[in-house]
Amino acid sequence: LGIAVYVGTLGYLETRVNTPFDDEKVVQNSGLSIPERYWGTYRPGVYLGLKSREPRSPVFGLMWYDLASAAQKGIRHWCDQGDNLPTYGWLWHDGVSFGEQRISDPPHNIITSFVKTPGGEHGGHWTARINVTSKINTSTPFALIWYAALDESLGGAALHSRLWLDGDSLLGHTPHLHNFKINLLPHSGKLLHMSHSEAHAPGLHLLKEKLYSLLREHKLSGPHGRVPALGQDEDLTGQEKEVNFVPIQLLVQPPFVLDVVYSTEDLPTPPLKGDEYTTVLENKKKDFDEEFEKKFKLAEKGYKQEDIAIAKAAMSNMIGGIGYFYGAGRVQSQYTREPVPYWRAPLYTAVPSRSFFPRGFLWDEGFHGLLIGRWSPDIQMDIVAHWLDLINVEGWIPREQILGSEALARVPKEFVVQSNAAANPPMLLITLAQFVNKNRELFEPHAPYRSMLDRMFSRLQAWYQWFQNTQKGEEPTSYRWRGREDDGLQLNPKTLSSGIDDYPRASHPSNIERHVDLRCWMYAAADAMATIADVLQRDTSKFEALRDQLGDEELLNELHWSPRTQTYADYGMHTDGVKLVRQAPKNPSEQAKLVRSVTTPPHPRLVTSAFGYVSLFPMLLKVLRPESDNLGKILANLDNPDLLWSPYGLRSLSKSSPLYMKRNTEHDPPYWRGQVWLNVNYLALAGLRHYARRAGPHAAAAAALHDRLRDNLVGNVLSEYKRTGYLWEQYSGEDGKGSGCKPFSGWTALFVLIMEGEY
Ligand code: 6A9
Repeated sequence: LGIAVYVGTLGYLETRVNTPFDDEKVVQNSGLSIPERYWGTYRPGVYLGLKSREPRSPVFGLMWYDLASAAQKGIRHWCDQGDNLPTYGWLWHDGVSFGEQRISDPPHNIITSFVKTPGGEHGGHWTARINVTSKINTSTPFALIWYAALDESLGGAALHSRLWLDGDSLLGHTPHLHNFKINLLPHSGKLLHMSHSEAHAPGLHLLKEKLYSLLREHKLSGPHGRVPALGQDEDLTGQEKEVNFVPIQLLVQPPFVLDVVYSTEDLPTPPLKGDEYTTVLENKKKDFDEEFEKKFKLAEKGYKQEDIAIAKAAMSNMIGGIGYFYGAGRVQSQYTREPVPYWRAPLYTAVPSRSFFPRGFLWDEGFHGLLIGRWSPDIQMDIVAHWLDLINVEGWIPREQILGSEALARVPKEFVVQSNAAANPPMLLITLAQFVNKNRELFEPHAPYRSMLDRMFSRLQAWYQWFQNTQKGEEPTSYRWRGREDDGLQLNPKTLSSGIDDYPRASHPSNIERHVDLRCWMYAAADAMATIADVLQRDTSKFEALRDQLGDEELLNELHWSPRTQTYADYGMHTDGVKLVRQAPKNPSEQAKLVRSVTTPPHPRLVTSAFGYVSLFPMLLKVLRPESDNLGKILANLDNPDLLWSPYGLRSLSKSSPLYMKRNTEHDPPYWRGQVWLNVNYLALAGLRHYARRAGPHAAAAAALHDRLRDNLVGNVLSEYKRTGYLWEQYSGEDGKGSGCKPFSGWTALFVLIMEGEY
């Protein structure tokens, strides 16, 4: 019936991709009605930035430069790998009331912290502190810039907001905040010069560029001579533009401590500053330390203090990396001639990486939730609620969320548009079900999260059903990731929707393909739906029926088991006879480019040569029964160093696989073709633990593998952090070195749970 109803006019189909799911939103309270999470460091893409959880919140932030090296290094603002900072990141952050971050920018060290003072009707006060020290003794000034800016790209409330200067104070008014004031109070050290500007920036993504244009030469009395100072905005004079950017620059001589004090007019309690701030911050850090130990018990388990400090930093970066985004992504369906805007929506979410991808990713968030849910159920539920409100009437959730001008500015054009044919593993659902199951008391009738979970249910069901309707394979109970495209250039066409992008699949995408990882994800999704339905006292039978069908090992083996190699594998049009070759240019002005050449034609078969993460899924997602023979075979393969086992964790692809560490195109280095990824290693540990605790012929082997794998992973992540100052996106399976982007405190931060040993 569903299909018949929906096959209407083309126009109707066209508008489905950006029509919201038709039910009440899960998020019912936000903004000022959740005062404790109103203000935060919700701009993870800048080194220090604050805003409120209001779609049109003004934004505040820090920039700095060293006058001795400004010509080479420029101004620091966005987290940028190109800045080559030896380390930066939150060492403490509770997601609610405070945080402290260390930034190393040699020869300077910058400690940034903030503490909130809740109260009143308009969000309360907050204070941020910036403490700059230098390792060398120099008299060269150091510039600290604090700014406020309004985002006009959204119109609406921002148009009723104002920013202006009054003496050395920055004042503002918005419909939600009413009147507020920012005072910059030097707490200690020598202030050489202060300057400011009321300016107009063409957008939040161009604040630094605007700032450069405001710098003028200024003659300072004394030994410093000419220094840069903020001056008038020439663009404003005589034009109709409004002030939307107010930067204040302090030239200081480190060591220097600055208190940035934001106060709201309606709260009589004085804002924090000076020594009182120091005391409150120290107490908050102490409370955090106690809470962290209470939750994860790392000291009790015998870990060293220096390693526990790294675990705290990892957790703090996950929580401190949470952002609040607002805007409309761009989406496309087969019925839309060109990309169309999604609806404008807020997203409260953690991000995989503050430097490289400071925005939300669907399956990443499922992994983030494993850790966030342990720290704060409130934050975790709020994040899931926001994500589920992004589901459209078809039951689709876009994989990558690029909301607002700041987020958009960081994405190359070709990655912006999201297709409604593309899935992404339903980890968010699986993590939610686990959370619900472990915290049933929060979800019983009349318990705090019961009604929220009730509102979530129709959306979860729609999402689940969307997978069933759109990602099915041709054979009964088989599944196929959509969105693989053969452009003749890639050694093996990517499967971005699967989350493991260039992991080798059938060489020639076709409709006969079936993907074993997706089938296992569907098993876990059905199981998750059954759990949630059970807690909500709803009908669980159809979820259980599918779970049991997908859990039928004979069926699974028929579709995916290779008796020859004794491994699980994808199936499709496949040949191993492919290589990249230089193609002679068609005309002399063109360069020779690399293309794929097929030396043996493909035929329908299991893709057994690609042994790796995909082959492990029946164990990773606990599809196999504890007594399964095939489980025994997976475990036996697991600790073979010629295949996946390395002293740093499990490699994504076997050393013996033909595409091991092979480039996919001229411009595309290997990514999921051998490197060690923490998220899948986490699933492996959880799977091993599961089988270790179930009586059966493989329990002892699983337990032993679990412990060795855990030690390898924890040892390497910690030692790489000590060596490089960062958590990494992935680690080399050859020498353990961090690779990909940094800092990556998304799923890599799961090593905290791995240290703890709870999954
Ligand atoms: C590229 C380049 C400055 C790729 O962690 C997010 C995702 C994962 O979901 C996925 O499993 N990462 C993994 O294979 C990163 C994706 C980044 C895509 C955007 C833009 C930025 O240039």
